[in-house]
Amino acid sequence: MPDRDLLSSRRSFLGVGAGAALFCTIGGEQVDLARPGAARRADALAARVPRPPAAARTAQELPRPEPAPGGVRREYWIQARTAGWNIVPTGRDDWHGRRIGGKTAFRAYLYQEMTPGFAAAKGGLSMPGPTLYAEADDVLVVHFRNADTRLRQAVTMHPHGVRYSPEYDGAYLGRYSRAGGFVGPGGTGILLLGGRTNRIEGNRVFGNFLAGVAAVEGILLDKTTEARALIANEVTGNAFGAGGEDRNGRDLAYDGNGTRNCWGPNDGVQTTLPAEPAAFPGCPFGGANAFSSATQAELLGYAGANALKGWIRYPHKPRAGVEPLEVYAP
Ligand SMILES: [Cu+2]
Repeated sequence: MPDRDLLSSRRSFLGVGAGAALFCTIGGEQVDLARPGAARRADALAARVPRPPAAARTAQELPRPEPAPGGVRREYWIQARTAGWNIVPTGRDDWHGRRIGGKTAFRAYLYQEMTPGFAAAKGGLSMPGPTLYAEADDVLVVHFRNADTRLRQAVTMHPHGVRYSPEYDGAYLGRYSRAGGFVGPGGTGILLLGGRTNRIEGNRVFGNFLAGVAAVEGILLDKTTEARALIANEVTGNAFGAGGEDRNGRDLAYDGNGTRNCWGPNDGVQTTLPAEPAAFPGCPFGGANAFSSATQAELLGYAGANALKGWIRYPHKPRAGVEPLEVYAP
C-alpha cells in the first residue's frame, strides 16, 4: 500500500507511527502532528480562529421546529469543558488484537449534562456526550454552552439520529458557519441583549471573568429593530463576588442603552464597566439612561471567542465537591 493511503485508510490509521507525517490545517496554517509541542501549537491556532460573520446571528431569529401533534418539547442543558481523557482506556486495540503503547491521555473537550439553567452538574464529563431521549414527534431543545477556560477554542455540538435544519447542524463551515457552528468560550454570568422589564433579582453571581451581569443594546436583531432597546429592566437584590472570595472580572457592565433600566441596591459590587457609578442608577429609576457608544463598542468587542480578551481573572474559591474551572496560562 503506498504511503499516502495510510492516512485515508481507517483500518491502518492506528498503524501510523512517529515515522509518518500527520498534518492538520487550522486557520490556514499547517501543523506537523509528529513534532514535539504540536498539540500545544494546534490548540493555540484553534483559539485564534476568528468568529465567522454569519455566526453573529442569534438563534432566536431562526425558525423554530415545533413538535408534531402528540409530541412535546424536551429540553436539555449541556456544556462543553476540557479535562484529562484517556482515549485508549483498555490499553488495547481490540480490532487488531494488539497493545497501544505511549501516551494515551490528553486534555480533551468533553460534554456534561447540567440541570436547567446550567445550575448544577447532572452527570459527569464524557465523550461521547450524554444520550438525549425523545420519542417520535417530539422536539429536542438543547441549551449548549462553552464552559471551558483552558484552551479558549470555539466548540460545537452536532446531532445524529434526528432530523434538523442546517441552522442547527452544529458544524463549523468556515466563514459560512451559523451560530451553532461556532460557540465561543463564555465568561459572562447573566447577559441581557436588548429586552424589556426583565428582573434579575436574588441571584448569587460570582467567578465570571468577563462580567457578572451585562446589559447591551440588542444590535444583533435585524428584523425586529424596535426590540433592540433595553427598557425598564431591573437588577436588584443580587449578591456579587461570593463575599469577596470569588470575584467577577466586572460585577456589572452596561452600555447605557435605553430607558428606565436600574441597578440596585445589590450586594458586593466592586467593579463596573464603565467605572462611573452614575452609569448604574439605583431602582426605581425613571427617564433615559446615559448611553455610551465607547462602552458598547468595548462590550461588543468581547463577543464570541473574543471574550477572553476582556477577561479579568481572580482566583476561584475552592468548594468541596466542585472542581474549579482553572484559568488558562499561556
Ligand atoms: Cu454527522
